Amino acid sequence: MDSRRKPWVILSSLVLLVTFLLYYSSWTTQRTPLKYAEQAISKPAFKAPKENIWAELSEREAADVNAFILKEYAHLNLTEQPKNANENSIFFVETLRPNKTDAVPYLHGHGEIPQRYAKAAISMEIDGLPHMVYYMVGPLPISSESKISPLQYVFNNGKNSVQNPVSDFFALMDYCIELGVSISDITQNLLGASVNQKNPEDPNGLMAFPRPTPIETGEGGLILWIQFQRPGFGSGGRTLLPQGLYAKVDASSENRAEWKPKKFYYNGVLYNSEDEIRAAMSDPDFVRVPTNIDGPWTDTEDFDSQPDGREMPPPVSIQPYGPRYGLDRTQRFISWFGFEFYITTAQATGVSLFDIRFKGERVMYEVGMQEALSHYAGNQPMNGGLEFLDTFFGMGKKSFELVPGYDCPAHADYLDIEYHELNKTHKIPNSICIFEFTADHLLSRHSAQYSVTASRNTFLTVRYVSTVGNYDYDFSYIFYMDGTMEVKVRASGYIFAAFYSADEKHEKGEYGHRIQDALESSMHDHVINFRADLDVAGEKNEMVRMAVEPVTKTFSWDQPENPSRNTMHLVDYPVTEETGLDWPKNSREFYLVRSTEQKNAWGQPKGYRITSGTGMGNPPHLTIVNSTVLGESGRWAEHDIWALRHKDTEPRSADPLNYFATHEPLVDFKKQANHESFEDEDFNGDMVFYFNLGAHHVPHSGDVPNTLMHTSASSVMFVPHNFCDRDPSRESVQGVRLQLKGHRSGGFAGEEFDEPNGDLRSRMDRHSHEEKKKKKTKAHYFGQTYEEGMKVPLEALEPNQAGYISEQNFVSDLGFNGSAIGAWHRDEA
Ligand SMILES: *[C@@H]1O[C@H](CO)[C@@H](O)[C@H](O)[C@H]1NC(C)=O
Ligand SMILES: *[C@@H]1O[C@H](CO)[C@@H](O)[C@H](O)[C@H]1NC(C)=O
Ligand SMILES: *[C@@H]1O[C@H](CO)[C@@H](O)[C@H](O)[C@H]1NC(C)=O
Ligand SMILES: *[C@@H]1O[C@H](CO)[C@@H](O)[C@H](O)[C@H]1NC(C)=O
Ligand SMILES: *[C@@H]1O[C@H](CO)[C@@H](O)[C@H](O)[C@H]1NC(C)=O
Ligand SMILES: [Cu+2]
Repeated sequence: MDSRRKPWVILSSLVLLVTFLLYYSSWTTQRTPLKYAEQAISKPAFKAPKENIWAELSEREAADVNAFILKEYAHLNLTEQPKNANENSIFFVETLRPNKTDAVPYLHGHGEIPQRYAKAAISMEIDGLPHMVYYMVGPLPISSESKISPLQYVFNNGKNSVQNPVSDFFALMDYCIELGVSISDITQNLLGASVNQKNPEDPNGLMAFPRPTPIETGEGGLILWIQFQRPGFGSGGRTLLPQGLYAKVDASSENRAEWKPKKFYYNGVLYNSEDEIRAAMSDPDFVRVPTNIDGPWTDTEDFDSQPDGREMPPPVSIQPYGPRYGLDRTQRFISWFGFEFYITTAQATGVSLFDIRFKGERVMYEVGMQEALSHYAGNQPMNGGLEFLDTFFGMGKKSFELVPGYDCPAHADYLDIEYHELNKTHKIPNSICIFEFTADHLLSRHSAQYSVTASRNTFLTVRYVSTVGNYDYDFSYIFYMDGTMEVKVRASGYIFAAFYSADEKHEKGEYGHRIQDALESSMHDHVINFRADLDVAGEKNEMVRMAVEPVTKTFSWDQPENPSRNTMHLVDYPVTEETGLDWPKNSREFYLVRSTEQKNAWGQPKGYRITSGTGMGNPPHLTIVNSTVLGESGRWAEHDIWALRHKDTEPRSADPLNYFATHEPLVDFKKQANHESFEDEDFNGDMVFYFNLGAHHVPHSGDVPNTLMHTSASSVMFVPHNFCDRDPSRESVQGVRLQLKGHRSGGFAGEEFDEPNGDLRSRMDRHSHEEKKKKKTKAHYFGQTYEEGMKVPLEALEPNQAGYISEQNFVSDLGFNGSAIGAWHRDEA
């Protein structure tokens, strides 16, 4: 444990030095940490105690794995620039995280470091049809012992591949354009615009996009609804610009010439062919409805308004003495006031944390996002069948450089996210931030007769933002000084709105609210699944629902006045088998995860409570029952919390390819949460939990132009419950006790003490006795305070955005290219 010593202990020497150690950034793309030249405190180089065994493959490792596959699988003619899904390619390589059973002996004993493996997704033809196939490659580094084998043990449908129904992505996109052009007369007449074949991005033209949720045909066919939208200039608000015309296309055939629009839908009427809608349009009674035209109403900014106050900048957080956490950039390890953990990333699931300890004790082996579902409802073919499983588009891949001073305070530290796709390494600079922040409210306070004491609530946040098409998800892992951990998701960006027809005779308001001339806010559920592998004071854990219940009791001391008394008490309900739980009504149950071996000083099992945290109400689960489009691929969304046995063969609740095999997914969560007992002899006591965040999102006029992060927020907290012997934040918090004068007045007087003399309460008091005598109110500080005014550099208040590195963001169009089923390049020739 020695190497895990708190690095800030040495700060108590109060030697304020400028040293080059603060300039330790060896990564050229890294923003240099903020330096207040005069005040910076020297720190020793901070080192993780162990290697980050979950780290994403380095560029070198990825190149070696790619080269190895290219050599071993030369017969596949793997290419770096596939033009369609029938050309074989290594789509991505990433770390195959070690089994926990191999990791724990290394982390918590003297076990060997687990062997390192890679996971590879190879796009290849099987029996003439394109598939995405997962392989396990290793051990690493590549040696004569390394081999490539089908990766199957992490899936539970007996397969390691999914058929890719989109064999020719470009043909599909071209078809959409050609279809649009071929019905230009219809679109001009109804929508006042047409698809521009020469410039599909024509700002005044129309775009024709397939609904990303294909229609299951049972034979691996591909039937799609295509929607016409205006492109949306400026901020890209395409999802606010549906035009109300839809075409249903059967693209199942290998032969593109056979693809045909089967139906058209406009203003509540289904037409069986182009000619049928043309004929209807020539009827004088045919009703044309207004469409959505872009304008200032979709702008994400208002640069011009000047209400009182806007001429002044708002308050901001500053950190003149540097961070109080230790950050090992190489191992991506953080230590902060007793918390220690490793950070890692993956192209599909973003940022995960591993081996979280508090004050040297184990709390969680892993916490990380698994899948983010949004499921819409509506009365027209687009939103009526719309559903997204966002890891399909890659939530780590779709993270982006954070805006300093805005996404994160000016004093934050940044890390990059890297992923390896199509034989190349991609780096998303400064896409994870780490910072301490002092809340606007205290962690604790108390006014006694002779004193007022106030303890600041300073917490640590690890944050990243993933922009999946129209939506931005802000993920935060937050640590508090008492050992509490919070996982919080907020969303912003453009809603996926639905066409509103003033004419159509459907029940208005059934699926959303009207928010523009021809726009309806489409109701949808967001359910974002996380895995939390709790190891509360070790792996042997149990879960109880500790209920607070009303009861009628008889007490001897109540006699004879009260024969019985209506009161309440605690009742433990052990969770005895794998199951899904919902948040209890009236918060009447505590979901406790407790060690079955370790007790605190009072004989209480060490525990953590899982509770819904801060945000808009309790985090939700999916409203839709047995979703038609989701099939078996989102069963984790059916309850709020799941308790399962830990198994090396069940490291995830989902897989990105589930989106394309919804009824027979690679990972069927129901087969994992299958009621196995926690009481059997053969169970080793290691439990794993899944929980959901998200929102029942019923956007309203205030979601235009963008959804707001305070209304979209939800969180789950892990709060110590008898984990320590006393509140452990007392030794970490920074605050002040003001000693007051007065005469005993009764009440909760507390103790009067004039001059602290070697008393614990004053040990951090830096003022001399003489000085203090002069003061009327005696302030005794715990933790360091600011001692003098200082000049704060502009960078600390308003970071210079010239340091922003990224030049362009490749926003997903929520289509298939670049998703989990592959990426394709047009032949330039
Ligand atoms: C690879 O290319 C060779 C030579 O063009 C060809 O004979 C072979 O069929 C190809 N293999 C595959 C799997 O495409
Ligand atoms: C993959 O990249 C390496 C260099 O990084 C290159 O030598 C090799 O030709 C590439 N191969 C393919 C098939 O993309
Ligand atoms: C994890 O354990 C399984 C057996 O349960 C084994 O097949 C697999 O190779 C192990 N994975 C790694 C990365 O070592
Ligand atoms: C959902 O599916 C389950 C299992 O097939 C079935 O028991 C249940 O009745 C279904 N519920 C609805 C509302 O479709
Ligand atoms: C398809 O995706 C790849 C990788 O994401 C990208 O390089 C390529 O430009 C995309 N092609 C099109 C036409 O969008
Ligand atoms: Cu939403």
